[in-house]
Amino acid sequence: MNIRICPGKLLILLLLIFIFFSAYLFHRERNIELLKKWIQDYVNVQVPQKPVNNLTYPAFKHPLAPPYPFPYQFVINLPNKCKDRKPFLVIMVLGECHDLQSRQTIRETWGNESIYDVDVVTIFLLGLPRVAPDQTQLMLKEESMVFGDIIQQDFMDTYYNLTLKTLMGIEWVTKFCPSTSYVMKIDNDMFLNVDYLVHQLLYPEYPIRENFFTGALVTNTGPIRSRAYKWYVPEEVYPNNTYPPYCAGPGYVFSVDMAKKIYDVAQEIRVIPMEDAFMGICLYELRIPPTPPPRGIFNGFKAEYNLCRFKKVVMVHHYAGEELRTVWADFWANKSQKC
Ligand SMILES: *[C@@H]1O[C@H](CO)[C@@H](O)[C@H](O)[C@H]1NC(C)=O
Ligand SMILES: *[C@@H]1O[C@H](CO)[C@@H](O)[C@H](O)[C@H]1NC(C)=O
Ligand SMILES: *[C@@H]1O[C@H](CO)[C@@H](O)[C@H](O)[C@H]1NC(C)=O
Ligand SMILES: CC(=O)N[C@H]1CO[C@H](CO)[C@@H](O)[C@@H]1O
Repeated sequence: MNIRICPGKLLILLLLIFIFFSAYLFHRERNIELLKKWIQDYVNVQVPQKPVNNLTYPAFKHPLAPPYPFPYQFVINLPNKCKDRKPFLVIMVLGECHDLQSRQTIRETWGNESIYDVDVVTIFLLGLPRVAPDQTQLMLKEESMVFGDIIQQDFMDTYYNLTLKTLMGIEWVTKFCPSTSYVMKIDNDMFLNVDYLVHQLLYPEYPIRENFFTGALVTNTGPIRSRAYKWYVPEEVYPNNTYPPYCAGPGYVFSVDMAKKIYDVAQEIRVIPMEDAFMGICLYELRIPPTPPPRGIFNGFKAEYNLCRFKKVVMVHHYAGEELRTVWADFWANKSQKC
């Protein structure tokens, strides 16, 4: 027996199914909207809002967008670094795998945890080495056993993946060092005055601030749309033509509550390769604007060393190697000198 449905009837049937289904969906959406409104009006509970940018997960793939969220694993970790201790400050230093020299300079200058009058933790954030990966990785393991200050996850350590490195540090603080009060992210070519930061900006004797994020403010900028530049950001990766205000990458400071907040919001929005602008986007999504710092204490440019001047800043850019050692030696030797 042949069952034959004439095409006209089939079309009408499909049309009917479609109309019913749409009506059902529409009805459901409307009900959800009504329910949300009812909850907001009558129960006065805040319904969580979608991120403003709506650059939402599920993961978006683009060669110039750092893959995130991805369950990156810690290859070298320090899960007990903050156990039974309440650091006042975690200093997260960003550098490159092969650059042992910078790490050593920092360990012997401002990164030395044992020279301060508050509990300071210094950690170096690294991804996977690209150059001579096996040898470099072995050296890193040894170095981490000697100094116990290296954190590493299994993403490629490249310029375009810088944001992943900062996010790793933020994840580490959230999971393994939530007892700290403040966190500083800093590059490895900086002069850092921890005493000034601790005693003139953060104040250990006061309660820990909340929603605090500060550094050299950058406002009214936007992504570079020209492919000729290193920092080219295509519209698919970041559609807006402007960045919200953010703190310049060489160094910024935040209260520990911000670590978890940024980590959580970063799971939901599209990650861009500029880590500092990305922090600004997270703050924007969180509706927590960065706090402007007192003038001139976060210096993104190089300033000539002058003891009295360097005593009144948090950081100065472009100090590394022998120059940093020399400046630091003089700075530290004369730290009780009146200016
Ligand atoms: C850190 O400072 C302490 C105390 O001054 C000193 O004994 C130690 O050698 C320093 N560590 C490094 C790596 O320079
Ligand atoms: C970033 O890291 C991921 C994970 O290791 C890697 O697949 C990707 O190629 C890296 N991206 C760039 C632009 O280096
Ligand atoms: C993106 O741009 C729109 C307007 O063009 C603006 O309303 C929105 O706040 C911007 N988002 C960010 C993250 O700046
Ligand atoms: C800038 C400055 O005053 N530096 C002094 C630091 O202290 C040493 C001696 O301890 C002096 O030689 C420097 O001139």
